[in-house]
Amino acid sequence: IYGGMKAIPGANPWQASLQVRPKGSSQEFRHTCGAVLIESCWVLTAAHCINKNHEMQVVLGGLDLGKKEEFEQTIGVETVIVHEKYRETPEAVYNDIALLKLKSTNGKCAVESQYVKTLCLPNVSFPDGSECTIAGWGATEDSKHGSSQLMDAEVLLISQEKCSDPSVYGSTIDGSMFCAGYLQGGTDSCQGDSGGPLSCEKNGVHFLYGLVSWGDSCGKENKPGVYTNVIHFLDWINSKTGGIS
Ligand code: 4AZ
Repeated sequence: IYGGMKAIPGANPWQASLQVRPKGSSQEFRHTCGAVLIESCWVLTAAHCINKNHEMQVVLGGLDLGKKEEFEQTIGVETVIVHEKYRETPEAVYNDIALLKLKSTNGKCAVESQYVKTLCLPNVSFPDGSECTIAGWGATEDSKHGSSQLMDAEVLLISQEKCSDPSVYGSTIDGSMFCAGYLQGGTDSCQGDSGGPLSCEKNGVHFLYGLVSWGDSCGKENKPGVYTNVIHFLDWINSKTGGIS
């Protein structure tokens, strides 16, 4: 996260770290992407975060990736469902969404606590200019390797019209994605934040509105972050999970 602050404990309880290691290896898992808890046994992330040669786990309830924390929950991934129309071109990433079904122990996956909670799927759209929150352990203005502390920042939703301007991203922007941030540059998501949440609040309820997906560099003028448009995928999510309460 560029232009962010160290997250306050419990402020982003749906934030997950997606961690990987080569299949069959005994290496330690390493953070690769963000992810979001939407149901006890279901996590959303970006499709471009998935590598089928990697074994995955999800860590919930943690802020500092550098140490084992008291309220952390580490859960294995049982199934990965990548969107059938996920596609990467040199210009953009389309339908950048994947569902992870978590492994259960004694019939339970993630256990709700002060530091672990699900984020609601959106039931309304938010107007352009709305202030929403991004969070992650990705690159910062000080460290291209990312932050061991979870960081968060406020960004503004940018209209499809502005984002599709030739001076911004032009016609590469479609309905599976939207832009958020600042056209003057500055605050933005970055590498390692991918798959994590862009959440927006209404009447005290937080909604998952976007997933960090792509962008031309980070924090650059006229190159805001591009996010997977979660509303566009509600039917897909419901068809794969059988519906989220
Ligand atoms: C990346 O490389 C990436 N500024 C993620 C987000 C953004 C750019 C790049 C948005 O994963």
